[in-house]
Amino acid sequence: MCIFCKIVNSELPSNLVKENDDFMAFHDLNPKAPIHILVIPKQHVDSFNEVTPQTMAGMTSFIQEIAEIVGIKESGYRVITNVGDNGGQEVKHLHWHVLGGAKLAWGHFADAESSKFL
Ligand code: DGP
Repeated sequence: MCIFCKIVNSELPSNLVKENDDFMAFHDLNPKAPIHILVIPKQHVDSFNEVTPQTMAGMTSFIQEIAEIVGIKESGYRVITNVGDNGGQEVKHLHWHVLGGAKLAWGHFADAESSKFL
């Protein structure tokens, strides 16, 4: 069972923001912004490659709610899902990073060679 499924099943702790029947939002263990929330579907989906439009619809409104709850709806925020190796996905359970609380930098290449495209 993956680590996010263990969080869903309460086999691992998390700093919960909110949950409903289908989704869960909790603070990232290794925050990359003053506010860094992870939003996941409770049912295991490997990545964005496999997500259904139905799950996406639910995720969208849930993420909007989370942004309001954590107080970044008006100041602005970023929503990211990393997909696969090049996308930097470490946990193979679909999750959305909701980042805010400060002005965020932009630019995502991991090495100097790729940064020539910036
Ligand atoms: P990604 O690289 O997109 O797969 O992001 C995985 C994120 O998950 C990363 O920012 C750290 C976070 N993370 C990993 N393990 C745990 C955990 O056990 N609890 C919490 N809250 N976050 C975790």
